[in-house]
Amino acid sequence: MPAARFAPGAMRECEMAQTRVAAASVPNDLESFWLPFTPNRDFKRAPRLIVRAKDMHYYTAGGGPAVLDGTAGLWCTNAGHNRDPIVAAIQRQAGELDYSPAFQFAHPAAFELAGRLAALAPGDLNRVFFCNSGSEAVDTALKIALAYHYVRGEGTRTRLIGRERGYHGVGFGGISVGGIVNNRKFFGSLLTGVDHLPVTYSREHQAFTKGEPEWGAHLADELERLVALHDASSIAALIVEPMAGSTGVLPPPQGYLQRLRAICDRHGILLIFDEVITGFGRLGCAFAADRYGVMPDLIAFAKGVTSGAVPMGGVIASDRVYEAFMRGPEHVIELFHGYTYSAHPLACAAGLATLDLYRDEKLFARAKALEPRFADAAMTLKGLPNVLDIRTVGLAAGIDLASRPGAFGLRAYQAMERAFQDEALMIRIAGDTIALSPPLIVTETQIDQMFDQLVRVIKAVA
Ligand code: PXG
Repeated sequence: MPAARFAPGAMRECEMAQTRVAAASVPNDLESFWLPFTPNRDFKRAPRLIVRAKDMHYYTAGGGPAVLDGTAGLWCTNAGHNRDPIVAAIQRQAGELDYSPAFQFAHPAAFELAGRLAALAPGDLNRVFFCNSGSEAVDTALKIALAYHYVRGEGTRTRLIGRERGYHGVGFGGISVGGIVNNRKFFGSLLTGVDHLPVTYSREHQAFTKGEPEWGAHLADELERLVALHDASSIAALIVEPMAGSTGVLPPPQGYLQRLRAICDRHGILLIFDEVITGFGRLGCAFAADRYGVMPDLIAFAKGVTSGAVPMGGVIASDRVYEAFMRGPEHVIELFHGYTYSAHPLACAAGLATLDLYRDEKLFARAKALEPRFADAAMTLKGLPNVLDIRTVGLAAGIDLASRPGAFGLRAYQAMERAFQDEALMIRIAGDTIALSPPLIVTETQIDQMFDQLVRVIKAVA
């Protein structure tokens, strides 16, 4: 009954709710949130809480120094944080159209963003399917590839090929074609009919190389071996990251991607580039496909499309792939796939504002221009204790550290803690590899600063 709303107990509830809002930036109960890809118990003992960000910096709950973002969040805030035009676009869109269904209905910004992405992507990659993350983008690309062959009467092409040390997100499709044991071993039998090419990295042949190593193009020929083993008529698609990002920045050997393309063409295999990390300027071009002059049939994208401000992912398909579906009765759905939040209005608004920023500030060209400076700065770490290799490409660097005896991953984990606590620098780690991938707005001074800070960090964990 209405009077109960004013009962003392109810008032206390209300006051407590207000207190909760006021204290929202400093939670006192960390138990409920199960953090992803994080050692939860250790984190909750000494949490790293971020409450605000602007441009190249994060700000922490404790009011300490601004933290330099050496990683563009998780490789996503390519235009920098909380950029005014992106914030304004999201706010405008939220006030106008919060949501509209993407099945059987659509809103204008979805078409506008798809058109902008088609114009940005090379060649005839003109058809954009939207989803909400890189994992969904990968699974969407794999499903499009399988269905493409099916609708063309080649339904025997069901095998998918990935690569060792590939990261393609955490959906069942992505972990099946992915090549990271910890992402696979806990999760049962995964997809059947999947093979993997060998990893292209060999420390022996390429340690301390800037850019694409000379050694390794021949590893593409392993695809011919798989074709000989299974027959091309059973293989649907090959998926690779042009540059493997999350397993430690592994640039492709010179000529390797071109060779993969040629073998795929020879055997009618679709080539999927997972550009979730390499898209939107990380390698100094809109897409890695541009940098390497290799046209895939499908590009999976996410992250940088909205500079991380709203979740979004998608697949850009060639006209040929799209057209293959556009047959049969016109009232019948051509591809039985999609998500409630495909082409979400807030994501589309953020995407459009982000693409404007990339264009107006020429951020992809900026990344290209900064690449030599970034590579030189990264190589200054050579010779420090435990540094086994350094790789650079575009605005990305991977630094391998020697593992502590019997404790794989501990040294880099300690480096991440030290960087954050002692240097106010955010770095990313994978095993005992440190990865740096700053927003593309990073300055030369900030590049020098982050590697100077890393020198101290690496010495501290020696
Ligand atoms: N493909 C690639 C190439 C990726 O790098 C995904 C797919 C999956 O995206 P979502 O949006 O589902 O996470 C990714 C994600 C790291 C790191 O530190 C890398 C990613 C995500 C989080 C951390 O290297 N990549």
